Amino acid sequence: MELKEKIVKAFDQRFGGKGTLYASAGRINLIGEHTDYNGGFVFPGAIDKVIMADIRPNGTDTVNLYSIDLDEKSSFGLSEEDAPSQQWARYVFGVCRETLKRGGVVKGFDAVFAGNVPLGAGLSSSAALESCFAYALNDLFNSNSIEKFELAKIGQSTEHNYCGVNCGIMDQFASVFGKKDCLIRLDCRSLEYEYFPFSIDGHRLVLVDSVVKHELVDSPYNKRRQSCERVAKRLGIDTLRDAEMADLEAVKGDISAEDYMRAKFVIEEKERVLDVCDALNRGDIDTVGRLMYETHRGLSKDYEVSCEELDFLNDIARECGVVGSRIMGGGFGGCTINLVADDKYDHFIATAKEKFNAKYGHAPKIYDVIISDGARRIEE
Ligand code: GAF
Repeated sequence: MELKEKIVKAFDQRFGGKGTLYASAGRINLIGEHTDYNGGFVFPGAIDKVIMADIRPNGTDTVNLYSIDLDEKSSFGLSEEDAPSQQWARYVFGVCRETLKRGGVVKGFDAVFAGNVPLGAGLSSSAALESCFAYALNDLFNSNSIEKFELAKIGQSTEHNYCGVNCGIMDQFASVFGKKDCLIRLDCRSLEYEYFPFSIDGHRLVLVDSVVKHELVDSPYNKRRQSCERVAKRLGIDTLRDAEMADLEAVKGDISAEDYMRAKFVIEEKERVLDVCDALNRGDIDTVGRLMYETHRGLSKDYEVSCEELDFLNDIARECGVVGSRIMGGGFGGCTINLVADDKYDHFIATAKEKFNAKYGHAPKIYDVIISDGARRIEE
C-alpha cells in the first residue's frame, strides 16, 4: 500500500474521518560536512524519501500521536513539563514547544505519521519529521505567518533543547527549502542560499548504506563541535569560517593535536564546497568526484567520524571507477554517497554487495536518490 493510503486509513481507524496531509523530505549532502556549525557552506538537497503525516486539530490542549512504523502512540500536553518519554515523540513535542516559544499558536491535534526515510542511515529522518510538523503547525494554526527560515530553526532548536544533539542548520534547512532537481548552496553564517540545478547527465547518485551505527559514548558529534569552538576561541574568531590554514599553523603549538586535525578538516572542507559548486556549474563532474574523495579522506583521517565499514565501501567505489564517493552526514556509520557513471553502476553495486557481504556477513542497502521538493502540504 502506498504511504499516503496507509496513513489516511490509519488516521480514519484511530481518530475517525480525515485530517490534512503534510510531508517533508530526508536529505543528501553532496559536499560540506561538519561545516554548518562552523559558519561555513554546505551543499545539500531534499530527496524523494519522506516523512508524511495526517493531522487534524482536536479542540483540546492535548496532542495525540500515532507512529505507524513503530506501532506506538503518545499523548502529551503543550506545557514544558509535559515532555513525553519516548524519543520519537519528543521530536514533535519539541517542534510544538519551539513554535510556542517564538510566539506562534499551537493547539491540541491528532496525528498519524509514517515514512520511508531509512532510519540511522544519515539521511536525516529526524529533520524530516521536525520539518513536516513545523510546516503543518504553521499552516494549520498560524496561517503560514512563520517564515520558512524560522521553521528550519524550530527543527534545529528541537534537536538542541529536546534531543541532546547540538547540530547545525543544514538538515532542517534542506528539508524545509528543498526543491526538485536542485541542490542548495547555503551559507550557514548569513543563511543566504542559492539553488543550483543538479544536472549530471550520464551519471547518478546512489547511497550505499553500511547498515551499521556505531553508538559511541560521550556524544562524539557534540565533541567534534567543541573542538572546533575551542580552536575558534584560541584564534579570537566566532567560527572557523573566518580561519585560514596559516592562522591554524600559527597556533598549532598551543592547541591539542586532535583539535588541530579537526580544525584543519573544516578549513579545507569549506573551500571544497565552493570548488564543487564551481565545478558543477562548468559541468566538470570529474572535479566534483575528486573533491568528494578528498572529503572522505579528511572525514576519515582528520575528523575521525568514519568507520571501518565505510572506509571499505569507499575503497570499493574507487576500485570500481566510481567518479566520487564519501561518507555522508554526521558519521560513525550510515551511508556513503556515490556519484556513478551510468555504465559503471551495475558493476559497482554488484561488487559492493558481494565484497561487503563476504567481509561483514550482511549486504549493504542501496538507495538511488532523486533530488525532490522539501516540506509541503499534500493536496488530495
Ligand atoms: C548531522 C547534523 F545534524 C548536521 O547539522 C551536520 O552537522 C551534519 O551532521 C554533518 O555535516 O547531520
